[in-house]
Amino acid sequence: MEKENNNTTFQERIDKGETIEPKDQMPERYRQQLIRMMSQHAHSEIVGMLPEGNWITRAPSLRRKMILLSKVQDEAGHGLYLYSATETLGASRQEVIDDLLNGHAKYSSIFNYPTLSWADIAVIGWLVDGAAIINQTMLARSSYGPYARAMVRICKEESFHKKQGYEMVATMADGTPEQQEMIQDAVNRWWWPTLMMFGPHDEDSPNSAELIKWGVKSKTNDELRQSFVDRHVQEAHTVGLEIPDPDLKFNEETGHWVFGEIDWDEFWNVVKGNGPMNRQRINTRREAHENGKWVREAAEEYARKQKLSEEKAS
Ligand code: BYC
Repeated sequence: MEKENNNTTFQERIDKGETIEPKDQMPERYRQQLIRMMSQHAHSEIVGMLPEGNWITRAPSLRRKMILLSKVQDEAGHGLYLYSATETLGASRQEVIDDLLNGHAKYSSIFNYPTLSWADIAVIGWLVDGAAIINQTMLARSSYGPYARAMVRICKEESFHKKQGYEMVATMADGTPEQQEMIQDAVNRWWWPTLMMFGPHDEDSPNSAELIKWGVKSKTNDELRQSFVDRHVQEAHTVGLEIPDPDLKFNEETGHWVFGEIDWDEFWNVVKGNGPMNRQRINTRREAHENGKWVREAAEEYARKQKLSEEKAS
């Protein structure tokens, strides 16, 4: 019994590749780290609906509108799985959401940039969902069961998101000179913020070593960023698009693309709440939450009545 309560045993389970389930013994710090990361991830999915949702009414065709509607709905679903998975760690959904609405919780920096043209929708699908897949395929092997299982389904949906984005990118890159200019402009604006999604360099990442030790992450921020660059530079060149990085060059010896330095001042500025769209994103979420109040109240009332009638019947 004593052994079950000590962290070495927990570490042995992790090292054997066992999955940790909600009722299993776990160090408090492991639980807190997961609540932090999973709730941030859930918020990212929910706030992430806003930049694309902004273009649903302006989609250029019925087909494009149906695809975008479906994609944005998928993101809502991802947020809900992840809030539920976070609740399995004892976190209250109300508190977690309050933290987002009062500006205390983080969510991915990428969603604090504006979507200025339809080409941005194509590039978000290709680059932002492309980055998410690379990160989340790793998280599908995470040591915490509910998180890993949520990731499996999410990754399947993200694959469809990336494919529809790349198909649109390829169509515009092969289109009129105006379409080509629009799509290149969107790539120029989204490339660097997408690289920032993977987080700070490994030496500046306070959480990575612990998350890797506990099998939550199995790759570092820089390793994942490099996989993203290698894959997406190739995809850009295939459709004739340029990557906005004068330092980009292929290293024949390592087989990897070498790329320029990220503007970390910009990254931390956005993370701290001063990006181009931070205030607007949080205000939109607050308004949506307020508008949904009657639905939450009705659901609570329904549950209360159900319980009463069950009690009477028993
Ligand atoms: N933005 O020690 P580090 C989607 C924070 S949505 C903001 O490296 P860690 C989609 C970090 O939280 C899916 N903050 O942290 C939806 C930490 O601060 P705290 C988005 C960032 O946890 C709609 C501090 O910096 N994906 O796909 O080891 C439409 C130091 O960082 C960021 C996820 O949420 C950032 N980019 O690694 C389309 C993935 N980066 O908390 C698509 C899940 C770092 O100590 N999360 N910070 O105060 C993760 O994989 C990891 O948590 C991170 C950071 C790679 C983000």
